[in-house]
Amino acid sequence: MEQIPVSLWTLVAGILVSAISIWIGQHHSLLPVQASLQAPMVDGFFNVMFTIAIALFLVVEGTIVIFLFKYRRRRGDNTDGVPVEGNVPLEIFWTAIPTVIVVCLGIYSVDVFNRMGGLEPAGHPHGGTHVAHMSGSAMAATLDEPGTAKAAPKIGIGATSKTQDKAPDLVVDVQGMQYAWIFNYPESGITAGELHVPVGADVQLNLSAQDVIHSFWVPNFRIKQDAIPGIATQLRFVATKPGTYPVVCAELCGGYHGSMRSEVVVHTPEEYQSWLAENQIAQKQDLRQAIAAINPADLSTSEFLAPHVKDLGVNAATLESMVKGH
Ligand SMILES: [Cu+2]
Repeated sequence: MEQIPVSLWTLVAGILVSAISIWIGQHHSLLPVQASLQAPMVDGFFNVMFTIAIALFLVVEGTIVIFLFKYRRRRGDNTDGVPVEGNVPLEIFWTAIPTVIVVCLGIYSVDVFNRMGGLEPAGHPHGGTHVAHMSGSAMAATLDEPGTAKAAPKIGIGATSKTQDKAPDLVVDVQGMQYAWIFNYPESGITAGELHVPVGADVQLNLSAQDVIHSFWVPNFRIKQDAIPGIATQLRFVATKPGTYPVVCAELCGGYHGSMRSEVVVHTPEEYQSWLAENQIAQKQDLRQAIAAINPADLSTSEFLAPHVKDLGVNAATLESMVKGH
């Protein structure tokens, strides 16, 4: 042990820590299934950050454990420890390394955000330059009625450099309200409580909010955007995997925020066409009013909880006794 120089031990430890960190960074299962074109980019970034975090954890915790053993108090040793005043090169070293890491991660994250469509290219038909050419009435409509904004919004995830000259395949207006998401398909006139999209289609969501700030989050797509009263925002994505994925409101928006959930159903193109056909026929009743009529804010606590009681495995009698017990 005495013969092996410290630098060699450090080298071996560095190789081990790197190998373990890279392996865990690539093989963890912390993230849900990827279902959009953007998802692999976000996950690539997450995996790099997670790899660095694992390496830091191993180095810091490993050093603590090694030092606990190596420099432990020996039997009969009652002398003071070595007085350490500081070490300038060491301090420069451990300031410089995190600085470089953070700057690199910052550049990488902006690049990912840009490739996702977060920094919509200038001069794009939906971009800011277009707004200046709009007629006064259209401008007024945008300002007065965010829910029915005619101009495409530009805050959020929009066109990328590849899609900037191309109109989206499908546009859906999404309105957040306490405590539901309403999906409006302006082309077909369909209103729905879940989002239905065909796989592989370039989808544009125009987000608005009726009352307070909500946040439209689809974990499987790795995209999230606030829906803000009075300010139009957007999300543009391509779903890559048919299936049903959760839509979560990610902004605390009131008492029943936790129940503000919906689903996005990614169909095969054929399934999507039949969903479209079915709903265009069935859409005589105004769903918006139907949903407003069962707005949870207007329900009593037990009325609101009734559908959830079944999921909890509690029967009505138990619930009743629990309520009375208080
Ligand atoms: Cu909400």
